Amino acid sequence: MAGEPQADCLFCKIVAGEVPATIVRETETTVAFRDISPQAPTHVLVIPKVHYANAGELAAAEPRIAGEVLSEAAAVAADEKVDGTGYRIIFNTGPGAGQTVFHAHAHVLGGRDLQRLV
Ligand code: DGP
Repeated sequence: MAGEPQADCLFCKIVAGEVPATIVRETETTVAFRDISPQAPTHVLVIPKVHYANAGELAAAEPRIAGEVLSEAAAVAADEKVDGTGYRIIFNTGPGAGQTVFHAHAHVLGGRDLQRLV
């Protein structure tokens, strides 16, 4: 069923505590944890606890939770003290955009100079 945990999903396993992760924030609907392969001094992933393959599917099905992922991403930036200098929130959406884990997630990147992308 839509939103239900998927047995073969790495991030569902992190939500369930079956795969270890360095969790930095958690709410009723979201978990934020450090990326295993950080691309910046701050590199945290914010995920919904419900399973949707990408940010677009999450936003369509659960717009309130999609908003909470975004507000938690901003809260991570404040916790990490990168909100003053600037940070980036990225939702890679689909394989053509580099998405490799098909459970919606926001990357929060900061702590270094981030080149303008668009
Ligand atoms: P994306 O390419 O946008 O789907 O990002 C997936 C991210 O997930 C990537 O930056 C690496 C991270 N990642 C993959 N496996 C693990 C893991 O087991 N633990 C943690 N903490 N992060 C992971």
